[in-house]
Amino acid sequence: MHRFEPCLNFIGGRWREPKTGQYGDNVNPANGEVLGVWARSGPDDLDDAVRAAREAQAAWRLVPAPERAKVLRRVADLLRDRKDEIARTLTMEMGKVIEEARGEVQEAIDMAEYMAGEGRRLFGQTTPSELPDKFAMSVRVPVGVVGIITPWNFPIAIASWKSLPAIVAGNAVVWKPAEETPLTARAFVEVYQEAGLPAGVLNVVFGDGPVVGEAMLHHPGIDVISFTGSTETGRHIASRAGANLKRVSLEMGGKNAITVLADADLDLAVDAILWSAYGTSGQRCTAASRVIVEREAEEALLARLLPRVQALRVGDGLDPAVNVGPVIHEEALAKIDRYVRLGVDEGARLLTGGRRLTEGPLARGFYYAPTVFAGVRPDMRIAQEEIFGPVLCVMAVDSFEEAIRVNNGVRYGLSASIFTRDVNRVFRAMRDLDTGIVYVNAGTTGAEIHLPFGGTKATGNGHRDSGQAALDVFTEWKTVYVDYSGRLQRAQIDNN
Ligand code: UN1
Repeated sequence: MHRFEPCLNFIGGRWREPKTGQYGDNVNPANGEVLGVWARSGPDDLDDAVRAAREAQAAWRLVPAPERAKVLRRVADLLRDRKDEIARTLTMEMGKVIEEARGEVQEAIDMAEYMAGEGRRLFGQTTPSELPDKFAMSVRVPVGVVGIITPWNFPIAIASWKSLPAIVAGNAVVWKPAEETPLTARAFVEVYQEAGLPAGVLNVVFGDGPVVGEAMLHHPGIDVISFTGSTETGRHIASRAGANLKRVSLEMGGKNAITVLADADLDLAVDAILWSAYGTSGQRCTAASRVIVEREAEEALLARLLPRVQALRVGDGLDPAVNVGPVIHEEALAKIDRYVRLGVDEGARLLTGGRRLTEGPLARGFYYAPTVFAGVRPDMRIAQEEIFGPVLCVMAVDSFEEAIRVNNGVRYGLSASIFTRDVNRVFRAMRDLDTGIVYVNAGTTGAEIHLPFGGTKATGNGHRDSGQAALDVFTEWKTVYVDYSGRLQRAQIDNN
């Protein structure tokens, strides 16, 4: 018997024990307490889930899309009813502060409403035929069974970005949530179930990436893999799934910069830097981990920024007075600290932070002091590699052109931001920043769900989550010609 009600797999509409009989612990990063256990599944559990998904999809694809959308509308309503409770769960198992957790649940609600509307669109195209009495059109059809692999940093928002468009488009889903956030995943599944989603359309298999995730890449019953996580894992997924001719959509790392030009509103820029660098303890793929500032404004910016960083309250995210919660686990803490040591060795100036926090109750959790480096050169590893923690690198540049070059001079390309009042530079930056998302006079975080989300270079592989673009991942184009002439018309022959 378990001390907790375990997070079981959800297959074919039923909660099921893993065939392995094994479970993993779910730990609260704020205090190290075990919150529950999750099914540590094996390939056999995945097989069952894929079988259930294939069966269910055969019927689900025939349900009219506006009817499918009704389930999504109920998902939105139920999430709204449970917003506070799910947000608390989310904060307890992944650490982000409660205000942000509520924002994240809101992101899933917004996505459910938006994608419910898509049930009445799912637009195709009609195109004139080159022959008389012939009609040509292309329609979106579901791909089949979609495999979804989601991270712990946005356990419900990212799951919503992927599952809702997949489902409204007529696919069935097999979802492997992150090991760190099973309770949030379970709550989302309960919502789908209560909303009346037919059994088997959404299946969940908890487990380790190298076991369940890996098996998904090879499973012949899965047609598409949609993944958000690290670039290293994404590269592995792309090569394995590519060899099996699966479509793969990848959202990976970031090394996002906020550029502050000398004419910027510095107070506004500081507000944005704080929010984008230290929100979610820097554990967002959109987090700002670099500030590129025109040299003449550097001193004034740092003078405003440092006291604000030092005033951030670090602690358990359930306390509404806390600004920055813990990081996800001990290994993350160790990685962040290694990068900070490396930054010092590379010759960057550590202005504040740079250590684990262990005062009083913080000793039981995984807390890192909000950190600022100045004097960072663009070629340093701390300026190039994703740290995924509350560490900011400030770099001075001598011109707008150099700022753009430094922004673009990393292997990632998710989000970029620029603060300036010069409209000409706004449009030049919009054109020349090479990321998938550009913000003007706002931080690098806070994407809205009805616009495409994704990045260039090592951040993505050309696909987008969110917005209508998400449908491109989960549908195929089917081209249909209807010849109503009553005779054989030969394209390219009879009309020349
Ligand atoms: C992520 O970190 O993977 O734009 C997603 C944002 C959020 C989503 C972040 N809406 O910061």
